[in-house]
Amino acid sequence: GHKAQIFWFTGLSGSGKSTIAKALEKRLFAEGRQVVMLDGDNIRHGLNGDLGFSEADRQENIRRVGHAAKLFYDAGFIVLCTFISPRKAMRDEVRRLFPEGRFREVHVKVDLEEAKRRDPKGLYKKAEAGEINDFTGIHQPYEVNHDAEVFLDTQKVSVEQAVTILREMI
Ligand code: GGZ
Repeated sequence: GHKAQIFWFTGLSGSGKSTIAKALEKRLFAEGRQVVMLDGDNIRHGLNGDLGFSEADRQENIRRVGHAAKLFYDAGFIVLCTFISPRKAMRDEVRRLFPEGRFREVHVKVDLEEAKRRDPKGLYKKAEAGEINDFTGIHQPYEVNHDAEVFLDTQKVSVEQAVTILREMI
């Protein structure tokens, strides 16, 4: 049968989106599934190398990622996308590209204070010092979608537990 689906991980920088998606990717790959992960590392440097972090550029970033994800989906892949995608409307626009029930929005939740404390790349520190503009949580908002299919609070749930929860949805 047709096993393609999309998990759309959304949340603040430092929430744990990529860590969870990478662990899920590894698990699914080990099971022999066709799985692909789209994230800033493989999208923002190449395909979307022309885009920054203004509201308009983020909107365009997510629009293009949505269509790239659709190509993989149509080829039968399980697609894991990890982007802050801060506006509910931009996530809803991607959702509309997929059949009902095939798109799962995964809100990876973390308190802003905890994200600042983790700050793995020192970006919050730079943003607060004014060295980076347009930073989500500092200068720009993050909009929660209370209707997301999954909520993972990474202050309460381990990476392994998160992978188990998502794996069971497939
Ligand atoms: C937010 C930024 C910014 C600004 C650079 N605001 O934690 P990271 O480093 O690895 O992930 C963040 C990533 C966000 O890119 P996305 O493509 O996910 O954003 S969006 O969906 O809103 O288009 C962060 C880094 O890029 N980064 N500058 N100003 N994050």
